[in-house]
Amino acid sequence: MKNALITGITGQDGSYLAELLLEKGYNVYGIMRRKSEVTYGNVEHIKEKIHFIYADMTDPISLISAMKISQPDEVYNLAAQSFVATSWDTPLGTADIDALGVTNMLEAIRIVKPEARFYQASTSEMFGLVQAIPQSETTPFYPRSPYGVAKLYGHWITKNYRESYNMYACSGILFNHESERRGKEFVTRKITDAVSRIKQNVQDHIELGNMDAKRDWGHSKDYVNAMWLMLQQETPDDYVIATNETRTVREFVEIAFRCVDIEVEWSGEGINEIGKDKATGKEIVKINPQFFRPAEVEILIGDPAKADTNLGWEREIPFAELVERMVKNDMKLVAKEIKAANL
Ligand code: NAP
Ligand code: F7E
Repeated sequence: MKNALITGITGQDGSYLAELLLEKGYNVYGIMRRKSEVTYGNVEHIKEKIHFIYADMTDPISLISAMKISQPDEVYNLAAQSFVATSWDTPLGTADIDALGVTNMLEAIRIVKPEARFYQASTSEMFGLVQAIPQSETTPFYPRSPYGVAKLYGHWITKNYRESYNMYACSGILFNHESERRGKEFVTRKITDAVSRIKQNVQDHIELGNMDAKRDWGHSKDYVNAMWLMLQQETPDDYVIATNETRTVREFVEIAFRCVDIEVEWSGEGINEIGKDKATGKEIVKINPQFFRPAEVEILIGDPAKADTNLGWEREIPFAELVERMVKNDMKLVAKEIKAANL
């Protein structure tokens, strides 16, 4: 039986990865941060099956302890301040966790168990102002946010430890992946939650920022499988994981509303753009410049050919199903909330 240590286990990807590794028979250890109230986030439903260790990416001693306790064969470093917009508000905190935190984890591995295999959660945000379309492992990086810059450090230090110490260390350059467990500030979940509230008459409209931004969106469940595959190879390497499809935020809005039989009709331009319910004429989508970013990543579309060839990785959940799953789940959650409030 293998041991795995997951940082960021309470997050979206951490939870799907923990489920996958438990299914495969791993002993799963997860790093938790101390909070004023003990909560297990997205692993609440499997908390009895996980060995939790209190640690923090910014506290190297706690990571050394986590390594000693868990004696892992595989370490998945998913912990991060992962919300791009907030990285302008907390640039140093983001760097401490997303950049130096990676070195803290790599050093802990080197000190306690250098033969442990390491996965680093790199990101398509490193491509930022894209230098090629689609983006692959050989596309030059040009990050556009403190988050992207910090993650680029994490990416290179992982490669550097692989080359310096011959460690089995890989980076997955993952494009946007979403799910029913996505945090509600990210645009996809913000939309599917709002669609569900608007449909059930507990919200009038949704306010969004850049509707023209294009993203390559997949489902988290497919992407954690790629993380595992990367650590099962003969030699460590870095891989782009993506769907090779891209859509605007506006298209995501249209498709999500269509899941609840609402057709959106657009009028106006820029900050004056408005989306109306075609059947009722009600204004259901508005632009709020508060959600624009100081620098934007306009388009992302990844080429996962290397992962397909070397890992045999393919995404199983198509885009339309991703949106439908998220809307269905939020429809249920909102209905539950309404019922509870009426009791
Ligand atoms: P997420 O839902 O925001 O989860 C982040 C996790 O990191 C949470 O468990 C959080 O714990 C933990 N964390 C934050 N700061 C920490 C610290 N100082 N010490 C220890 N743990 C800390 O993110 P996700 O979507 O699952 O993404 C997983 C990883 O993949 C992240 O590194 C992200 O940057 C990267 N990534 C994500 C995507 C995507 O589209 N989802 C794409 C590419 C790369 P709390 O519960 O205590 O907050
Ligand atoms: O924004 C635009 C926004 O916050 C997507 C993280 O997981 O993926 C994620 O980063 C796009 C951007 O994700 C709103 O300007 C418009 O262009 O959902 P997001 P992200 O920034 O792409 C990468 C790969 C990661 O690594 C990150 O950790 O949507 N947008 N209006 C909006 N975005 C938000 N959040 N809210 C809006 O109202």
